[in-house]
Amino acid sequence: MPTLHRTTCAHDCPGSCALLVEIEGDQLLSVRGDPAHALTRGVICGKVRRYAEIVDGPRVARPLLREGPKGSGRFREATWDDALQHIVDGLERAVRAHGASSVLPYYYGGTLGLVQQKAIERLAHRAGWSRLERSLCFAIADAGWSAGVGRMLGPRPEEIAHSDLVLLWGINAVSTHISLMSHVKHARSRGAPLVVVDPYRTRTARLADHHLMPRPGTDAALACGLMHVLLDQGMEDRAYLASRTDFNAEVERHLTKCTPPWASAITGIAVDEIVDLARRYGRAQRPFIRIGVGMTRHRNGAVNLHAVSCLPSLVGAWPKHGAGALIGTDAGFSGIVDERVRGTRWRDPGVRSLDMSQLGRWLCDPALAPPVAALLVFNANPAVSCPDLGTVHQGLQREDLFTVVHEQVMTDTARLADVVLPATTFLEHDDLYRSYGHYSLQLGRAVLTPRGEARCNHDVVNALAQRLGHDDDLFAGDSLQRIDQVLAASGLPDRGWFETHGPHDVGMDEDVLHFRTRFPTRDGRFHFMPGWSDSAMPRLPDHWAVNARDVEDPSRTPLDFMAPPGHEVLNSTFTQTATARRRHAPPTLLLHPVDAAARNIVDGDTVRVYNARASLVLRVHLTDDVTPGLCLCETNHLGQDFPGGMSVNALVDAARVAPGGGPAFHDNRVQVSRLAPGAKV
Ligand SMILES: Nc1nc2c(c(=O)[nH]1)N[C@H]1C(S)=C(S)[C@@H](COP(=O)(O)OP(=O)(O)OC[C@H]3O[C@@H](n4cnc5c(=O)[nH]c(N)nc54)[C@H](O)[C@@H]3O)O[C@H]1N2
Ligand SMILES: Nc1nc2c(c(=O)[nH]1)N[C@H]1C(S)=C(S)[C@@H](COP(=O)(O)OP(=O)(O)OC[C@H]3O[C@@H](n4cnc5c(=O)[nH]c(N)nc54)[C@H](O)[C@@H]3O)O[C@H]1N2
Ligand code: SF4
Ligand SMILES: [Mo]
Repeated sequence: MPTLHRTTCAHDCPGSCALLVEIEGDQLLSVRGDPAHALTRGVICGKVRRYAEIVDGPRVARPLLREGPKGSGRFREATWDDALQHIVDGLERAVRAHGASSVLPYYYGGTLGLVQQKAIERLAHRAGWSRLERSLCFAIADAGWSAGVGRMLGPRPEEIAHSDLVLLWGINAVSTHISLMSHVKHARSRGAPLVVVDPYRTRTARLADHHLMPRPGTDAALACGLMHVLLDQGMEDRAYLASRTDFNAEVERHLTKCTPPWASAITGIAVDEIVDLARRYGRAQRPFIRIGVGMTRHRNGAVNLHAVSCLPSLVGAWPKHGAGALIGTDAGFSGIVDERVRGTRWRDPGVRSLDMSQLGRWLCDPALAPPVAALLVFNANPAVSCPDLGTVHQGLQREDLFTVVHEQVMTDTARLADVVLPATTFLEHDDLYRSYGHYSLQLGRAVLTPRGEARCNHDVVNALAQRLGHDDDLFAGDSLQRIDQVLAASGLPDRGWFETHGPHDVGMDEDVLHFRTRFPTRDGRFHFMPGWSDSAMPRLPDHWAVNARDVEDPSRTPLDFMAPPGHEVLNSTFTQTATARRRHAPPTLLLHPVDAAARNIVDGDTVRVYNARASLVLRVHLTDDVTPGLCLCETNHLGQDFPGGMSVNALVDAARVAPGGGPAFHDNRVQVSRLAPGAKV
């Protein structure tokens, strides 16, 4: 008889969907969304509905030790005992030669689970290894949002159903946050128009009543142009501005200069469209802007996000139910005490911290002292998901680098490892889940037995720590006990409560989420003046011309290039599944017919896409889903889908985005040329 189990999706996705999983024996029959969850409402993505493709697809089943040169893909199976001893030997060699900080843990978005995701941190702190600056996703957004609002908070996403004007700004929710869309649909059924702001016609934009297509990296110009019109038409809320914000005559004078023709020249959006959107926004009673991190992945991304966050302040939309803006909900979970997972008691501020987005640099810089001699990768695939892949690959190929990868599947990173350890999927281990897209804390119980000899991160870290001679109690006990400890330390209901009731709302008051009494800033006000820590950044909301388009020679790299997430994959996860192979591979370049004609390119041609960092070969699809001057590839892919073995992020620069770091995945310039049939690739 099949049984139904409640659990939570562990993937790096704002949904953190509540799931109902049907099991018979030890077989996964189906995965669906839990209709009872306030945001999920029974709606989940196709990728996780087909999760059997991961669980019972090709997996790393047993520990593997490298044979032959790095990257040859030749491994031999080993016992856990042998593999762990091999790792201990490798780590001890690195530490003897270069000291403890020559070991770097690298762990990211494979799982968002509280117990599994950061388990390696406690061992890293205990052993004095280098720390990892976790900048790959939200660093720019954090900086941009904090500048105005103060903290990563905002109205509950479900409230979007009560909005009378929905703006999805730089978020492709149909692909990246499907549960949101049923709430958007609800708002539309009650008459709210949907406006999408995205440089290309995404699946989400196809559904919109109005789609504005700004040039990538120009949202601040659009937001300032809208604010100009709102002020010009007297649609601002003076009482709100005076009592809740730092709006003053200087800001107002500055916005007077940001006319629609000025905004139009920068964004490429027609003056009429800007004026029309401003009027709609000003007239709406409950406008809700759901912003995506996609729009922040530019050198000026923090400036752009801050400018967009000014809109609800100008019209006084924040306090109203169903109105305001949201990019993330992280700060809702700040009361959770996860010290027993992360071992912050051992954190030594004197130990260096390396920015994960610049992994290539740390692996290859001969001046780095001490060098990175050992790399421990958990729930991440940097050989695909990091920027500047050419350097990352060069580093991972170093014969003197000792690399351990804990993985479910044979990824590009695992292929370059010395030791590969089999990892459980979230249906095979226990964990507790926060969310960055809603405010409920959820339990995720193991509902299947681990496939092969897979072990969870928590157990691997403990086993490794014990072998390295650390007998502290943080390295004992199983994941369930660790969940209990975290819940108790945080003053939350116990596990039994979650098992009976399901998701636990972290209890953020609506007044707090709408900033009705104060914003979470120093002075309680929203800041139109961002006060950036980096003095090169603009003092006021403005277009900041520092992107690739502004600095690269247009005769060499004339086209904008973006690398946004694909529908059938999640970063590089799912890329090897049968469905993704069928629907997502091979990598395709979307190019406008005008740009194609100028290059003698026809639909279906094979083209070379190149810039100073890399040259990749892709198949071309001609479409007006992109504007002239913009081309893109929906990512990510297996390296093997490219003749050079390296996927799209080889074209992406790893320079730190101001003010606090983070990669500019969508801010690139390239040239495209047709590859003659039979040409050497
Ligand atoms: N199917 C699928 N779902 C995913 C992921 C995935 O890879 N695939 N990744 C997951 C993760 S880790 C994250 S962080 C989220 C990210 O999900 P989102 O928040 O949606 O962010 P992105 O998908 O990076 O970008 C969203 C949109 O921003 C647009 N964009 C790029 N530059 C600009 C700009 O300058 N201005 C404007 N207005 N728009 C711009 C892109 O074209 C893209 O359509 O999604 C998660 N969900
Ligand atoms: N071109 C381009 N690149 C991007 C982005 C983009 O928009 N465009 N987005 C960026 C963003 S937003 C993010 S968050 C990063 C994500 O980058 P990563 O965090 O590297 O995410 P993935 O590439 O999906 O790799 C995660 C790996 O973890 C494994 N895994 C899953 N669960 C577990 C587990 O419990 N234990 C262990 N040990 N392994 C597990 C999966 O099999 C998978 O191979 O990518 C970034 N890269
Ligand atoms: S939409 Fe995101 S959170 Fe929901 S099931 Fe899919 S991957 Fe998981
Ligand atoms: Mo992300």
